[in-house]
Amino acid sequence: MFSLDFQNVLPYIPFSTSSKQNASVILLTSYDSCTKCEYGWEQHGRQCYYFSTNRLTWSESRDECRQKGGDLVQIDSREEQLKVREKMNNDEDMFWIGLTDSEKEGTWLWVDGSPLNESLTFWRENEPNNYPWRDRDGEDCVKMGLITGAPDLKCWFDQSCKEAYRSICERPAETGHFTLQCVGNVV
Ligand SMILES: [Ca+2]
Ligand SMILES: [Ca+2]
Repeated sequence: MFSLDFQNVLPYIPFSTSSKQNASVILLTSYDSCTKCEYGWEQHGRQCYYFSTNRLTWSESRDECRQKGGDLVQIDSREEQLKVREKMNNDEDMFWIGLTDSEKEGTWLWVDGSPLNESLTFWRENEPNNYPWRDRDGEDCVKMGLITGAPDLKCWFDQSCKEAYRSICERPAETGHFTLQCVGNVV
């Protein structure tokens, strides 16, 4: 049994073949869409999202995402912010995202090391403020939430990384595969 990439296989392999000269029979035993997400992940476009129900610190949340083969979510477009934001139905829904300024105060980096695009931010009014009241180290990690009154998708807050929230993980969707099974012997 072996697997071949869907796009490579489709033009060449009919759904079922057999030949009198060649006793090998190829059966198409499974078929899936071009991209897919593992159980428990939600697909939007070519990305998969996991909305963790565990309330953990930012670092613990990131570890959980990485153990699952992803990382904390990185918001690269308004559409992505909208999709993720749709998961929040009330103000108790607050999620860590993969944005931090823990290396250098005020320099916001995504978990892949890329800088925050300042023309694509969704900070709530008066955020980020690095507020030192609950944590003397300030606020270096970003959560999404408190949607009530958040205009135009603006629901990002900087927050103490030590606080515990749910989180959103992201990973690319996997390319679907045909599974081909060879039956019989080549004569
Ligand atoms: Ca900060
Ligand atoms: Ca803040």
